[in-house]
Amino acid sequence: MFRHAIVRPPAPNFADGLTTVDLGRPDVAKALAQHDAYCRALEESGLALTRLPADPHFPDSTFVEDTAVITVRGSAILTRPGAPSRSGEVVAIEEALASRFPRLLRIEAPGTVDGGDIDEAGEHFFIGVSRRTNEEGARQLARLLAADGYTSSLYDIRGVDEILHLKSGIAWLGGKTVVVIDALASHPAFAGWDLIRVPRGEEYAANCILVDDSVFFAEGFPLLERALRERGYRLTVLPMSEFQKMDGGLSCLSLRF
Ligand code: CIR
Repeated sequence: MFRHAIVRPPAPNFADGLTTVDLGRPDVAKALAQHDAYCRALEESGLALTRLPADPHFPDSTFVEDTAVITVRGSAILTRPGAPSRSGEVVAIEEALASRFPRLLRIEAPGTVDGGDIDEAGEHFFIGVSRRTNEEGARQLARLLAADGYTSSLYDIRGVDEILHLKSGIAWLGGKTVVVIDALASHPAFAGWDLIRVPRGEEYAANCILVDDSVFFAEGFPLLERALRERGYRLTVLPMSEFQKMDGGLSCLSLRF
């Protein structure tokens, strides 16, 4: 059960952030409204929010997930984001986490890790090695997690062009169930897991998040939405179009613990 989340609204220059997709510039006013709806949904799920102020020094700073990994067992690990323009985002997150997690751990140079590559799945972590998370960072993280009793598997996604982060293509939905895009489904790391395959054309919706008894799910992806409902999941459907334009998904917009 999550109790808290850290969020940060998009800054006025949000549209100047990094992106690999060609969906046009985001409308910042609309992004703010979508962010508000996301925050309301977290609060309606019973989470208390820490709202950091928007920071125009870092146009991507609304994607707070990339700056830390927080485990259900109570460890908090500050990352070293792989994009140089984002490395300074960690300072504000460290301040926000310090009082709650007196023993903050951190990824050290030359390791880099983006939280978007890290998928907690019960006792196990899937760790993506990507354009942002390097092998050194992935190994450091795996060691820190092992000290907490977690197993982990590394998944090199550098050959999978259509996704930025591992969690752009997978999501853990509790138990042994993982939502996965076709391009990632055949990896040996998923042996023994119950995979929900994302219908072609709906890959963006793979980035959904389990918040207590509800799955936060992006609006506009009816096939995967129906498949999840048929499996009995309760969905909270949220508009995400402006974040999608900047390569961001539902998981990226909060640090949940
Ligand atoms: C970036 O390229 O870093 C941002 N525009 C998007 C980050 C999305 N974060 C995530 O998937 N965890």
